[in-house]
Amino acid sequence: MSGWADRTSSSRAFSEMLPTGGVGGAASHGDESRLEMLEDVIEGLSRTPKMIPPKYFYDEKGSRLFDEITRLDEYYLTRAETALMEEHAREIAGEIGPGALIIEPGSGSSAKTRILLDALIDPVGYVPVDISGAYLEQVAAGLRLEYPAVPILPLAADFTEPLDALPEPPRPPTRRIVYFPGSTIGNFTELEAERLLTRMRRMAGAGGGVLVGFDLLKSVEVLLPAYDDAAGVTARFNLNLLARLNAELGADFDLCAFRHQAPFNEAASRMEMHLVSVRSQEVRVGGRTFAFGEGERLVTEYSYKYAPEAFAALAASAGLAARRSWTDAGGLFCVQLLVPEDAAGGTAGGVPSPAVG
Ligand code: AVJ
Repeated sequence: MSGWADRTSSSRAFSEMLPTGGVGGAASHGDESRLEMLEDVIEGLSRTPKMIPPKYFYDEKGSRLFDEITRLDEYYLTRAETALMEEHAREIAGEIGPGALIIEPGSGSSAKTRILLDALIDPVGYVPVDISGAYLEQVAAGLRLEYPAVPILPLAADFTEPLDALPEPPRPPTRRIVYFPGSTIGNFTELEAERLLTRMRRMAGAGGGVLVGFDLLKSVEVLLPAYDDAAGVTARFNLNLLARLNAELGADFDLCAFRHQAPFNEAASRMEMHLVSVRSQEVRVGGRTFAFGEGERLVTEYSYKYAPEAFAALAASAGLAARRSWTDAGGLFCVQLLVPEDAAGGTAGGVPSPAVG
């Protein structure tokens, strides 16, 4: 797909299609994001195959369902990354060095960040960036109590869009580290990921770094159940997207007429989440009608799986070199510290970069 971050048309054009009177006189932030969502959804449903960006999974119910997913036996990702961080935090912190500013796009509950903050030497601040301003403030308040010595500088923003200026920490940082855990990078196509990593490289600046967590390529025996659990939580998570579009955009998806399916696309090295139309039907959203054939798929998520070398190659396309690479004891998940390419090789004499893997 050509990139959800590349929208060029104005969201204003869709204001009259909103169910409850549109933007009216005083457009709140909520109206603004609803317009953007409507525009994204109409654009996505106009494609072949039809798609909805996965960032819209995470309304309140969706966030709760995702939390539930992370506790499922089948869903290894969160447990593996947490174990990895606990096992290697000291080494990661040592590699980052003292006096760093940590910036986390899409911070959510900042769960893994706490492991990092516990191990870091004298960080000058933590900038959680999240689309949900209210939730962000709540998490920031908790972090201030837990880490009284670390300035917590929240930024309410959608990290898939260009960010305004970052908050300034009280002390100048020795370096900026962009922390992007949780295999969120896996939601992006390689071209989108390259662009996002490029922006993170610029955010980190010269002498900075990008610490990114991604899921490792593994057998379908492990992958398939992780995205289609026996209790059906992932299916509910997937279908909740349609419930959200009905509630917030006045769409009329029949939730009984779509079925969750999560195949592994081997050629693209990614898990995919689909909602399959069980019959031919029409769906209305924003004054438009979209026809689904029987068996037609709505793609709701890509979740890319990388070998360590493959991810390092992707990072290289964004001008980043893998300085260090860590995996959990189970070999399921990987965290890499990426640095701007010119800073990677050490001395001018050409000391080779450490092996990745
Ligand atoms: C939050 C993007 C890492 O891709 O595994 C969980 C989301 N989708 N179950 C993932 C998800 C289905 C998850 N990420």
